[in-house]
Amino acid sequence: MAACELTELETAIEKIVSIFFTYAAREGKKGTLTAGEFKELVTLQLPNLMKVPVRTLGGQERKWALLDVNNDEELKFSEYWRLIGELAKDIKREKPCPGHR
Ligand SMILES: [Ca+2]
Repeated sequence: MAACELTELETAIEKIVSIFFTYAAREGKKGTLTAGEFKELVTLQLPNLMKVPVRTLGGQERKWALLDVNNDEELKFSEYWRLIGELAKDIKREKPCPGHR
């Protein structure tokens, strides 16, 4: 294998990680998401997969409360990873963009 040439799956995982840290670095602690950073990440990066919760009144806030398991008003990487896992399960059940592929 060529030096540091990531596979498709490795690239996807790397992307998930780098997006978290890009948004996490914007305010407050660099390694965690504040509510504002979370909102921005969801709005800009997950507009299709988070469609239902975002449309629901207060959906984002509820999602936030569910994910911030230790209630410290910051979302750690492990908490973000749980969200990705939940969204992945939903994709398995239902394709986000029918007819897209
Ligand atoms: Ca932060």
